[in-house]
Amino acid sequence: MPRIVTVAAAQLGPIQKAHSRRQVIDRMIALMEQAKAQGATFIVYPELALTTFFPRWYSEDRAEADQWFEHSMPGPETQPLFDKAKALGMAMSFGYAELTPEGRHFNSSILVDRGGRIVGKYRKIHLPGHVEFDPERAHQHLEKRYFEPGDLGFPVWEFEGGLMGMAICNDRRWPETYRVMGLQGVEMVVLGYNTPSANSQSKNETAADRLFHHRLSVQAGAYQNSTWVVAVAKAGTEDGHHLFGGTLIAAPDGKIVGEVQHEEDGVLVHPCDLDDTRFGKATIFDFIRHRRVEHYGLITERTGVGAPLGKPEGA
Ligand code: CDT
Repeated sequence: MPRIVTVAAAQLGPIQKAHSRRQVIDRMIALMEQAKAQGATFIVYPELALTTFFPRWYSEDRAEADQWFEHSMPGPETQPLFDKAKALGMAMSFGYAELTPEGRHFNSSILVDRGGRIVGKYRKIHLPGHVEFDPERAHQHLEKRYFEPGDLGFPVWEFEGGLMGMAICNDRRWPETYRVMGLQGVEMVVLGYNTPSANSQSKNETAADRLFHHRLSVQAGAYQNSTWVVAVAKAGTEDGHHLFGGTLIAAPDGKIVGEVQHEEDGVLVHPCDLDDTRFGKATIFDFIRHRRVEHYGLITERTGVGAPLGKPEGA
């Protein structure tokens, strides 16, 4: 018996600074209705789905930056999305900026079951960018200013009949992200992203190069851990800053089974058979038989070349 999860990768087009949460939620609900009409039971939206990609904007005023954060989930503005998901019997995942009651800031995503209950939370671990305004860069990427690194690890959850994991944007470039979930038997990883099509530190890297690196990372993560990966973009030009699209679904053999070719709102629906993960997990990536952990110590002991053994600075 196949174990099918019919997933909708729900790409969002650009969200401008001036757009309200209400406008965005309306767009997300419209995508959910399209996903439902195409037979999906699980919809995945991008990183920081509710707002523009605000880490490109420098602010010295924390209170001003906090306008982009959610103080509760669901909150008054997101409740209609939860209500619609419950009414349609649709499981979902989306990213948002989380402000905790203790005043901590995370770049987070959640898993919500078909009854509208939050059953899983992930907080982005690999935060890219920098803390202070950098005049050398073509554009700013201030995630290290606005968020602290996630503190929840890379758990997997029993969800929609399989083992589900989450990651966020830059996490997809790091093999450790997938492997830690792979070691828990993950069968589907869902992740959202906002990726500028220009490298702020190199004029030589083209948008095509960046799309190549995106596909390379996602396909490798899927193949090397024999898992489905659903990667969902926020795309298009936000207040003059372009984000590439490339929303895709990668199968456990690493092949792309569907990819979005535009930069607007739209859904990519695919019936993913979780049993397709079994062959790779039982053969070339049967970790128990083939991994050689006695040679992997440096991976957790050393952060980078030249760094002392031990915990990374600031950990
Ligand atoms: N949002 C996010 O993580 N974006 C990064 C851009 C890296 S360039 C500083 C990404 O990995 O796509």
